Amino acid sequence: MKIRFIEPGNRPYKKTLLNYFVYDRYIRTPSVGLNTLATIVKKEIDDTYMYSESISKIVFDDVLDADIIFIGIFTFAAVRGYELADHFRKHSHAKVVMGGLHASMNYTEAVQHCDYVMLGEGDETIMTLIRSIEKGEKPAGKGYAWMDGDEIVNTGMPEPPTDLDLIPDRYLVHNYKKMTGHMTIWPQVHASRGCPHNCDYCALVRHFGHCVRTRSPENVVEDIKYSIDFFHKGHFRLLKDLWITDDNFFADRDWAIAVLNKIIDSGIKYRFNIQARYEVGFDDEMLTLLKKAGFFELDMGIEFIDDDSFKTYHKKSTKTEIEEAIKNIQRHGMSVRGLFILGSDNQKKGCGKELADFVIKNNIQGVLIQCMYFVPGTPVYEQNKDRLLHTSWDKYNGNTVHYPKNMTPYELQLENIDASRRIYSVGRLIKALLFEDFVHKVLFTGEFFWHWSTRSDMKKELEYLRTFEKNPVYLNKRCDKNGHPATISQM
Ligand code: B12
Ligand code: SF4
Repeated sequence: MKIRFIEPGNRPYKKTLLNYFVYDRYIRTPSVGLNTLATIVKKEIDDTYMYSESISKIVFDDVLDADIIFIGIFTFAAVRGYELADHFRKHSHAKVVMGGLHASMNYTEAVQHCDYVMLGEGDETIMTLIRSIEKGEKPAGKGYAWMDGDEIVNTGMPEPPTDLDLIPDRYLVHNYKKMTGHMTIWPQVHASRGCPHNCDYCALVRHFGHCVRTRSPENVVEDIKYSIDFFHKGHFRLLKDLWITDDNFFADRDWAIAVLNKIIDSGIKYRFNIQARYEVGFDDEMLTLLKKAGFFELDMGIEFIDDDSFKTYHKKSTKTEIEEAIKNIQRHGMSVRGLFILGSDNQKKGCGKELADFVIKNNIQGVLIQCMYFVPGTPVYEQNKDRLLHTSWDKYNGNTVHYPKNMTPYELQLENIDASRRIYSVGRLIKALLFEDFVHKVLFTGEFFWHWSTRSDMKKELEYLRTFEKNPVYLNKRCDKNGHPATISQM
């Protein structure tokens, strides 16, 4: 059997000088999730390999004679994923299987492009599917969807896996080792899955569930050592940062403390950043341990900066609590990166400037700003799907994609551009270069150019968004008659 895994890229990798020095439009790191599945399969089927369009081109000749091609998609990569799936179905004898957050939550859409969709996480169901395909049978048990004539068969969501102690074999990803010479990709470790909270707009909690499942602290530290080694052997890297990508690492507090103690005991000397909810900012014991273990930055999903928006989308936090948490984290010697959403029903024109003022006032050292979007499977999608401008999923990467309550889509896009321009101004770049520590000098410079290029992408959308100024026609405006995304020139 020959198995290939494909991670489609929104945009597929292209060699560029930017990769060496600053982030290009799409920060590029391969999918840890797909790499994990490839590692599971490799244990039983030797001819297993993965391509990630985040970091390299696909060698099509190698993929076309595979027996099974697995394609994993998040929403932003779905359009390219479907394009590749259609191509492989047309030009190879392989069974094409799609999975990942977007395919699982939108299986009725994804199943039109492949032989099977795998629902949920896949770790414990992937080998069953491979063995069934080998025998020419349909898979038994939960976790699969496929077309039977015009009908969709769905065997139901499988139980989430509980044993997650597995180190993804990075060497299975084509060109990954070579790309670690670029400063703009960095080691990543995912240590737990699931979140006990229930924010209305969050797709993750619907995919991974409320039950928090963790890898053993020993396994996490082993993975950290392995990825550091993978990135540094044979390369000189100026930056030494590893990103722990968990959605809520601190949800199981005892386990989080055990992992941090294990990192400290291991003697690893490295810099880490991690995603965190604001509550961690009040946990002095945790903050002390984080600092001691080498963490330099917490990436906080702040989302909104007004209490009304928190209430509207059932996010349990307040502006005051967030500001206090940020101050305390900074007191402990770590910086805060802010992840924000613009375009809530409570925000109006001027929200971009308000956001920039908040970021500058609180000395937040980097931002990701995403315009509000609603993806199938989330409560907000059911309430707001008629306000989506289109389902061209490749545009769901920061752009305005819905009709906000108190602004036009065009105005919201301008607010996002305005916030980015104010936060990443030339003046602030000079200030960072003069006064920040070495890591933040490098990070701010990288992000300055990255935001510059994402702003230029956002500006390209303005012409399209202006068409909604006088004539608000909503759903599927950008899709052709088959429900496929149409280009502007086709509209
Ligand atoms: C690391 C990361 C990134 C990295 C790398 C992404 C990558 N290549 O995977 C970078 C920094 C590049 C990134 C960028 C962005 N990201 Co991001 N990112 C993440 C993060 C934090 C972790 C990903 C991860 O490792 N997950 C852990 C693994 C174990 O899970 P997994 O990948 O889903 O895989 C499991 C299953 O889904 C399944 N599976 C996956 N694929 C397949 C395939 C098959 C065939 C099968 C059977 C199963 C299967 O098996 C895996 C193991 O169980 C996630 C949050 C999250 N928890 O996933 C956000 C997340 C994926 N990002 C998100 C977003 C929005 C973005 C951006 C658009 C942000 C922005 N505005 O710029 C950009 C998009 C960049 C682009 N190209 O356009 C959203 C996507 C939402 C959605 N509906 O798809 C997420 C979910 C965050 C969120 N809070 O909503 N991101
Ligand atoms: S806290 Fe984060 S991961 Fe958890 S439900 Fe809310 S947005 Fe999702």
